[in-house]
Amino acid sequence: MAIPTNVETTFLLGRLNWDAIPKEPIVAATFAAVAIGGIALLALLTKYKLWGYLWNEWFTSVDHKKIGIMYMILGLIMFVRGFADAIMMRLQQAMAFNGSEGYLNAHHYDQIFTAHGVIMIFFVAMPFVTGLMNYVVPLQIGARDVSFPFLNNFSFWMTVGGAVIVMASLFVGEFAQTGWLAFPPLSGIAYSPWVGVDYYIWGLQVAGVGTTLSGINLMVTILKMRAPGMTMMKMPVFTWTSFCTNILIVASFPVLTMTLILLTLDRYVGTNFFTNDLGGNPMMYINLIWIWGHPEVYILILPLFGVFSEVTSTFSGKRLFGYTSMVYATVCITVLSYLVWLHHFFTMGSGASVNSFFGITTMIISIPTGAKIFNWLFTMYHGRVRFELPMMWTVAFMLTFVIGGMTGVLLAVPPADFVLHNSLFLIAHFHNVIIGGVLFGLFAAINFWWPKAFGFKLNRFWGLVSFWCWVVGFWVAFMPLYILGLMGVTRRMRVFDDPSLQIWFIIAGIGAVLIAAGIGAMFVQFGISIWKRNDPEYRDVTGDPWNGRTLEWATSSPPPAYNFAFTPVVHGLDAWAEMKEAGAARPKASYMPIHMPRYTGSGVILAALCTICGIAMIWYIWWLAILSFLAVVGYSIYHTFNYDRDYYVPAEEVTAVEKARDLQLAQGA
Ligand code: HEM
Ligand SMILES: [Cu+2]
Repeated sequence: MAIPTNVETTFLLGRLNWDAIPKEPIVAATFAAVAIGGIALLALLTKYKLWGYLWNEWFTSVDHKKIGIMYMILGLIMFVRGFADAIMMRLQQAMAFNGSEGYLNAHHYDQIFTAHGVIMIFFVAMPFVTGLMNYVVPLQIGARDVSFPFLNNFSFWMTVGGAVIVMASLFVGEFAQTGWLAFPPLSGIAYSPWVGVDYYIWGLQVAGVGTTLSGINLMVTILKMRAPGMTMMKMPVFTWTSFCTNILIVASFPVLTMTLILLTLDRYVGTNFFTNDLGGNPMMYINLIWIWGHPEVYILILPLFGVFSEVTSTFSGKRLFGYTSMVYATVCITVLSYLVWLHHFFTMGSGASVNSFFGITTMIISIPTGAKIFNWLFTMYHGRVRFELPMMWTVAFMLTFVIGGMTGVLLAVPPADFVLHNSLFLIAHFHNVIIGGVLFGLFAAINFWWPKAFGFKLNRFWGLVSFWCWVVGFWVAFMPLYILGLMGVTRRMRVFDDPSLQIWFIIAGIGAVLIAAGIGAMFVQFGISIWKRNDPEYRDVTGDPWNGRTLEWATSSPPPAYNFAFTPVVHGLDAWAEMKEAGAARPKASYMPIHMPRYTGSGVILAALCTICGIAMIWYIWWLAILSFLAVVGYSIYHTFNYDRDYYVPAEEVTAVEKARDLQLAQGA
């Protein structure tokens, strides 16, 4: 289905009418499946009376650990959607040769690659990274929560709101057909007249508020909430990389927000910032969006560099090699990431000097990045390396990411980029670094911190199956794209003329099937581990199953709501490893009441109102947009009058929790 013929705007429903419901068989079948699955889920939740539990313990929670876990669940759910899109593209491209049109029409296919990119970046990688930082950072710095616990809950629900908007486009209306960055003039009203780009804009704006606020929150947390004695240069590396990531978020997301606002003005009120005429210039959009976009790739990768550092030193049983150089490398990358954006459009025509400048700055970034790789290798060197799953993912990352990095340096050479720009070579390059870096890092992190979050380890066998399917699958799926790119095949193609290319697309498709097996194995791994969580083989009673080095391993698994009964005092790097060496004993008496933030439903309500406002704007339902906007303002003011925001965990309760932990530790010993 293309744009419906009946696009009249009515007062009550705006542009929304029966024609907006897609009737293509694929979409209709998906819709039916999702609807049935959804109703079944709701019925189960009601049957087992889980609503109250979910609302009281999770949805309204301001506990950074629960919010972190909810972010990870959101990322996982959206990953399934994003991957479904990837498989559909792989199948289409493997079929569409020798006159075959494949099984997807152009309108549908273009939405799929756009949705895949948008979902994977904004609703998979971002929630995963934010969730991880949320869970780990406060524990690593010995804090009881983040600086602004309510804001944290609100940020999470705004991210969910953005995801809901993007998912809704599958069943009502359409999604953008512009590619994941929605370049004008294609994304302007003249070429994208219906709701697709508006879904894109409002989905990202709602989620973007959440991302920016959570960036501010975590940045302030790291600056202000560190345990006594933890100077900046004694922070764990993961906390350092998270700190730089959040600085990047705070500095760059407002640029994205503004760029999208300008595009919104072009589309809604007829300004001409990015049109080809009337004084506008589409290249301005491309510049602006990449000033956000390049830092964004470092927002995604830096926290994982931190993960690899923690994992390598833990599983090599050594302090990280070159801590100081690691910190400086991270800071260098943070600064340099703002000086390279133009490498995304060397073909704009800026001339040799500008292109050389940006080519060289880009290549310079590989120096601090390379330094990190050497630091990890030197950490392993002469260490007693334990190849547990997190370490295996780390080694796979090093091998994979180095290749991706090198193809990146190749693309940074302007003359080479002129040839490879917009080709499948580029697609292979960034999946090489994003899957090999961000996803492998997340898998390392999940296997590493899962026992901390839930009190039991993950199954090793299924972890290995998943590992090998993923690693091999990745190479089989993306090597052909390097080859095709070198042969000049452009990205975002739906059908192909040259039959000799088909074999490479078939190989890439097989790779994607292997990755699917890897994803399946991972779910089996989670399932089996949850099922057997009370077996001694899985259970962790120590709180420190890997002989960890940083403070999160000092508390129980899962940690109590208040994290630490007494705020730890830090003397050096790797605080927990030092405490263990010094034989420091757990304090066992004179517990005091602990001051904690109170749960609130305001975050859910505010985010829901914002989501409704976004949807109303997409469909031109002006009365609803105005009403929901006023409701957001009104409710925010109302919330400021809520003075019941905190409470004390009584000393008796702390004593009871800590006594139980003593027993558990004695049992484990
Ligand atoms: C898990 C396996 C994955 C597979 C098999 C896959 C496959 C694909 C394919 C076939 C395309 C379209 C290439 C073309 O233009 O012809 C694509 C584009 C893209 N992918 Fe993936 N992908 C995967 C994971 C990811 C991940 C994890 C991310 C990011 C976190 C990601 C981000 C993107 C982006 C941003 C685009 C560009 C979309 C556009 O053209 O606007 N992908 N991917
Ligand atoms: Cu870049």
